[in-house]
Amino acid sequence: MTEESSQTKGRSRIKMLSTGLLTGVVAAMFMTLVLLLLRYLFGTATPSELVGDRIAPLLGVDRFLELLNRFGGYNNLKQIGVMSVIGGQLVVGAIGGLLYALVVERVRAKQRAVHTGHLFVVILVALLWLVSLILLWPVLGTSFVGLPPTTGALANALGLLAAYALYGVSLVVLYRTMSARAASAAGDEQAREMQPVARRTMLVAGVGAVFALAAAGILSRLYKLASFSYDGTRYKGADVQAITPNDRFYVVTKNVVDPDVTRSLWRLDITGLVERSQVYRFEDLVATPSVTQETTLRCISNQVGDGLMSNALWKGVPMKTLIEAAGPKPGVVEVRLHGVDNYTDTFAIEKAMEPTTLVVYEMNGEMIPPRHGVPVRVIVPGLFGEKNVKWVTRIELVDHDAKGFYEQQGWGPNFVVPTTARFDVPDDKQKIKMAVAGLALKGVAHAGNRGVSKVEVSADDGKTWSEAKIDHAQSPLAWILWSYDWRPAQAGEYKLMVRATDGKGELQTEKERGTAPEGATGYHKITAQIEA
Ligand SMILES: Nc1nc2c(c(=O)[nH]1)N[C@H]1C(S)=C(S)[C@@H](COP(=O)(O)O)O[C@H]1N2
Ligand SMILES: [Mo]
Repeated sequence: MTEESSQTKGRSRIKMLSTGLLTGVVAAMFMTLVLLLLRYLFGTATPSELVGDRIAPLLGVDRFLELLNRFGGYNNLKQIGVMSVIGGQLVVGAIGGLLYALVVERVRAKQRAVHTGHLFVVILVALLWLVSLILLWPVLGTSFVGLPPTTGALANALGLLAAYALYGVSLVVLYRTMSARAASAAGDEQAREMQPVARRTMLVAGVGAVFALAAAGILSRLYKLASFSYDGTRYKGADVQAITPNDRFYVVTKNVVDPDVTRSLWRLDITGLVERSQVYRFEDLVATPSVTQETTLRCISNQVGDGLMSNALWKGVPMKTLIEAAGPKPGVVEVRLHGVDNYTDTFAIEKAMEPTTLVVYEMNGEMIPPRHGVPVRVIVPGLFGEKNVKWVTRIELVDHDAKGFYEQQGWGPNFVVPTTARFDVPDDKQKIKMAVAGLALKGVAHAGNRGVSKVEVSADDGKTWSEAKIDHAQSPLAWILWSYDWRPAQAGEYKLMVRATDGKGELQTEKERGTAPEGATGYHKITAQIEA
């Protein structure tokens, strides 16, 4: 081999590899666009969402909280997750393009390039699809328009196949466009074809840019729908009412973009260890005898004194009615609830059979808003918010201790909400003019499903306690509002504390503990500056 020809070979090898890379990236860009379009139009789950849901429960609470800390909160973590997976798609796409180039060029001489190339692409697409299905299997049932899990899984599997297949097809087409030169007759092609090759590269890169722009456009539309703007909404402060207005109710969600369920697609299955599985349409559920019940929800991540807690009137069907209609078999230990977002959570069958555990479709007299679980969610008084599964689509009776999304992460195992009380007025460190008529301290207290029997306030760092007035006590499943007419004797700084006693006469614990793994406890403490 002459030195010159080996140089030419080296150059064409580099050209071939860069062609493979470029076409791979552009084809992957197209695939990303297709995945986002399917998500936007049909509510199928993107790999970004599925990978996040697959990984999150495996993280472990400590790891999870550390990541939240490092990246500045759940919203940032979600965004980083989404972008990393999209980045990953482009990398895998690029590698696919590289391998394709290698395969095609290796067999080109033998005139089998076309067939071998096609075969390679089919195998590549099939492999990527199978690996995706296997890795994402546990979360594949997600459907953001509310299809039941089995149909949802089918829709997602087909969506992925379509996107991957389009990646394969565009890889072949783009690569052929780029390397048409090589197929032309040999000769002084270099001189003749340099121009067209550069132009073709420009063309393919341009197509890639168009795909990228279109994908960015859909991403920004999804971004507007995303939960970033409202996840972590709190309800607290001077204007707290007994019943939280729907649009101010606290929000916690694992999702980047929450489901927006189409009622006619949605079904509720009662399944698992039952004599006869039941399937309810929305109309069927509404036609079942219902109850209305005031119940407060509180997130396990709520710090003492914080506002991840709200109260509403919920209307729906006791879960007991639905389970009895299905006929539970002997040996049932727990119910496992599935949301359309593939969120799962569990509680004991005994809890499910309590008459206050509901499957609800109205919140404060309205359809449940999308972010709070339209069309149907579960209300399970006395247990932390996470057990109150939103967008519920399946109630499964199981014979073992199954673990839900956050429990797998390491929260719990006790999810009974501890008794808590907080100040809404005044704010911590607020400066207050000493008024003649005294100062109204106020706040809320909550003891799960045990009711609140007493609230006490201390203005001397816990040395003495005085009983507050309970202003709203409509339901033992809900918080109460309390107020206390405080008449400080003189100006100065006061250390205020509040504590509640539950309906069983048990005083809330003074012991301070953080949110993980079983929810925060301790007294809410603030200071008030009284100015003469
Ligand atoms: N399907 C589904 N249900 C869910 C969640 C979720 O991410 N998906 N989050 C849970 C958590 S952690 C809490 S605290 C409550 C919050 O309910 P809210 O947003 O209606 O206040 O919903 C629970 N139910
Ligand atoms: Mo929560």
